[in-house]
Amino acid sequence: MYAANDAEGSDSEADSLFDEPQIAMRTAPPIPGLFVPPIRLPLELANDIVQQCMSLYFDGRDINQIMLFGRTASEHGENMGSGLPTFLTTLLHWLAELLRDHLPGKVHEMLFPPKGAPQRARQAILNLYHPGEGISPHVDLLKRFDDGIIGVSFGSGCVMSFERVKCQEEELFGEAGPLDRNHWDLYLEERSVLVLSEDARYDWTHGIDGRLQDFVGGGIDGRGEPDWIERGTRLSITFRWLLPGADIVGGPDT
Ligand SMILES: O=C(O)CCC(=O)C(=O)O
Repeated sequence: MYAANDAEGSDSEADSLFDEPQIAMRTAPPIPGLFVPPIRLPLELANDIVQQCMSLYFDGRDINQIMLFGRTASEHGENMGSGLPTFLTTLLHWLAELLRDHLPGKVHEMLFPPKGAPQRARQAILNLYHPGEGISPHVDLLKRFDDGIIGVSFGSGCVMSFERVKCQEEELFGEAGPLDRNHWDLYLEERSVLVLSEDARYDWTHGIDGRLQDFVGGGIDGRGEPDWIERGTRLSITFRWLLPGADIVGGPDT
């Protein structure tokens, strides 16, 4: 994977022995524009999507990332996209319904444009992570992707870390950081859905440490006794809008 990092088993064990691990939350941290609603994709649908992704793209091939492209097709009423495989347009329909009551109307409309909205190019990126693998902290390319990103986790949960970009700049220039928190760890459950918009998309990096297990707060809200959760193989599907003129494949693609 272009930006993935691998955990060496011994290093991560050493880390967990000597470092005080951060306890990951189970609900969205207070980053404007970040949404992780308490919804899950149905198990049967998720299993079907994983099976299709594995057999179409990953099984028997030494790759862990696939990029697919589609366009919204407003003239046909169905505005999820043509060009993407059917299982991804089905997934988009499910996401539009599941997210409807959990996002501000403006954000929902940005992710799922209504009939008659101008045609747009959408990218779906499929990432496959084996236990111990992650992805380096990054902000999705500003010149390539627009606002409004949806991420879906399949097969396993993992902790996603968020770091304020301004904080990294302040570290570089030696200025004092702001008083509020600059780093949050969030446990993404399998079949959960994450939305990045506004500040969460532009002013915070997101990344996944290459770990074999995650230290996560207990209970539904993550305030209970924390526990270690083993990572399994995780597939993520991320939908992003390509900026006008950026719908040409090639170049780095974070
Ligand atoms: O696996 C994920 O959930 C994150 C993927 C991601 O950030 C990316 O592909 O840029």
